[in-house]
Parts: sequence; C-alpha cells; structure tokens
Amino acid sequence: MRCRGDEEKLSDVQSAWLDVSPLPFLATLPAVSASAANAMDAADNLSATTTYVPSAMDAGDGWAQFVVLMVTALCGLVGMKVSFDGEQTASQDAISERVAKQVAAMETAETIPVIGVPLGDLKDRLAVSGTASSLDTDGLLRIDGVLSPDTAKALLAEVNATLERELARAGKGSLPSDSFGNVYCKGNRYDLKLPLRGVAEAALREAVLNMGPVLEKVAGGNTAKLCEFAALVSDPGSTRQPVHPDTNYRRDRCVVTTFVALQDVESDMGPTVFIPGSHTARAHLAFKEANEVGGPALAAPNCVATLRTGDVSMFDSRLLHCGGGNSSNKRRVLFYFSFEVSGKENPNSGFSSIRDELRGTLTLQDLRNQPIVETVS
Ligand SMILES: O=C(O)CCC(=O)C(=O)O
Repeated sequence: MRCRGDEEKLSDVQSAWLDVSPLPFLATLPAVSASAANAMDAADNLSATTTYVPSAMDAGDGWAQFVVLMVTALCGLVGMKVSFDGEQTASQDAISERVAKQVAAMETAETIPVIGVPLGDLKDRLAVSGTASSLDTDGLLRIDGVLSPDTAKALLAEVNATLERELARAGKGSLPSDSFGNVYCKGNRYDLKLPLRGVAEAALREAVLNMGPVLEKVAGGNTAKLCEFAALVSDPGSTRQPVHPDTNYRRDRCVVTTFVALQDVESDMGPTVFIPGSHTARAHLAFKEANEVGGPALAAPNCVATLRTGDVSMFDSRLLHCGGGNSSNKRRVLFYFSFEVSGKENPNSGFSSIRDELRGTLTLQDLRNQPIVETVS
C-alpha cells in the first residue's frame, strides 16, 4: 500500500541500481587490465600543458581509454551498491527500533473492541447514517458479513495463485511495480495489485453493492473514484509495521479504505491495529511531536481488528494504524479497495495500489450499476 516508508524508497533506488548491475562486466576485467595499465601510463605522460582529447576508438589507445572509463564507472557503482546495502540495513534497523518504541508506548493503552454492524442491518436508512457517522467520529467502522464465504474463499484462492505467478515472474529481481504496491516491512509481506476480472471483479462488485449506501455517504457520493484495488498478504513471520497514517494530515477526509478478511483473522495472525479518533489534527500533531514513538496519540485506546471471513474494517486514510506481526503458521490475506472522496484531492493518487490501466477510471456508480460479469460458482 500505502505511505511510502524510507525503507521502500531505498529499495526502489536499489532495484533501479540492480537493473544496471555491472557485475557481468567484472568477468572480463583480467583480459582488459593490461590495456588499462597502458592507457594509465599514457595519461601520466601527458604534459601539463597538453589539452586532453580522447582518442578515437580506432586509434592505438582508444579501447584502452574506454577500459579506464569503464573501470572507473564500475568502481563508482560498486561503491554505490555497498553504500545502498548499508543504508537499507540501517533503515530496516531504524524501523524495528521505531516499532519497539511504539509497542512500549502502547503497552498501557486500553484495547477496545470495534462493534461490527451486521450487513443485514444496513437495509435501514437510519442504520446507514449511524454507521457512516462512525467514520466522522472514530475514523473507523466495521461491517460484518460483507462478502459471502464462497466469494471470499474463491478470491483467496485467486490471490494465492496470482501471487505465486507474480513472484515467479519477478524471479530473483525486485518485485515489479505494475503488480506490487509499496508496503511497510516487506519480507513475508506483499501488496498485490489485482486485475479487474474474474473473481476479483466479482468480489469488488459484491462488496460495493452490499456496502453501497454507506460508501456513498462516506465517500461524498457516487462519483467517488476507485483509487486502490489490491490484496495485502502477510505470511507467518511478517513483522509488525510502524504505526502510520496512509495520508498525512489534511483538514478533510480524502480517501476511504476498506479491508475485507478473506479468512478468519485471529489474534496471532497480526490483525490490523487501529487507533480510533487519530485521524484528527490534534492526534497527528501529538504523534509528530513525540517523534512518532510516544505521547498521547499512541497512549490512546486502540482496536485490534480480529475478523471473521467476509468482515470489513473501513477507515479514513488519515487514521493511525499498522499491520501486526504474524506469529501464527497461517497466511493472512486482506482484500482491499479505496475510494477517493468526491471533490477532495488525494495526495497519493499517482502511486497508490491499483493497476495502471484502472487508475482513475472507475467510479462508485460504475461499480454499483454494472452487472456482475462473472459470478462466483
Ligand atoms: O496489514 C495490515 O493489516 C495493514 C497494512 C497497512 O496498514 C499498510 O501496509 O500500510
């Protein structure tokens, strides 16, 4: 997902570097080192008053000078790689340290339940308004039974198969950004962008149809645009993320995100931790003032979103939250989608987790109106 952490920015740079990795050239070095030495000698012999003009490639020392240039470039690149590796380790260490301090700061905070509204209750207009207003006050709401067990099961199988295929496609290289989003604490954790077809499309339409009236209220009407469509996969051993908002503070809500459990999320599977009410200016200020590792924002009551299959946590993207560490032996998969609130600017619209061909193309209206193209059997 989400707010790009330092760790992610570094790994992006590193991936870019790996794309131009010089290592294959190293194998050819012994063969060219003699010419390089000759070229260096030649360079030493240049008089101080001589203006240096590179030789043509077909001149006697043209190739040798080329080799000198390559060696110099290689040394630079190897230096950069060593430096990036060091910086990335330092960044991961810094994140782990931040998480440890946050956990300590939250140790005495009360954990409160989020009461789920059963989907069936939302047939009533007043219930819709009441549920939607939790997003104003708490930045968080829960609706139970949004996806049918069959749809959730079929989508889980589809996500697992797509992830396997995409990881095989990436091989040993970095994960391609056309199918993976940024996520804090990678390694056993993936943000997999989904194509809008088959089971994934059917599941999106089913969820949007079921929650339509609430979504319409919280996202400023049916013109709200789909801006994220992906799955968060946390495998056993994935570590707790730092508490963060997905959008830095701004006065108005601009994005609403829905996490849907594709299997039961039990307490040892690293449920999402939310701090209700932390979407406000006061909470963001307190969070920043305490360097994001202490203070009243983290000491406030929090919710641990254990869910049953098909249940939903919906939250304002300014809300402070984090994915927990998965200490179980089960994979945790959340299907998720976000809508930009109509008329509000989404600062992350250029890089949020949605496949490029879908970015900015679908409204809530489109998804509520059009028929489900492929039903889940
Ligand atoms: O995994 C989760 O429960 C939440 C993930 C999250 O907040 C993030 O990746 O930004």
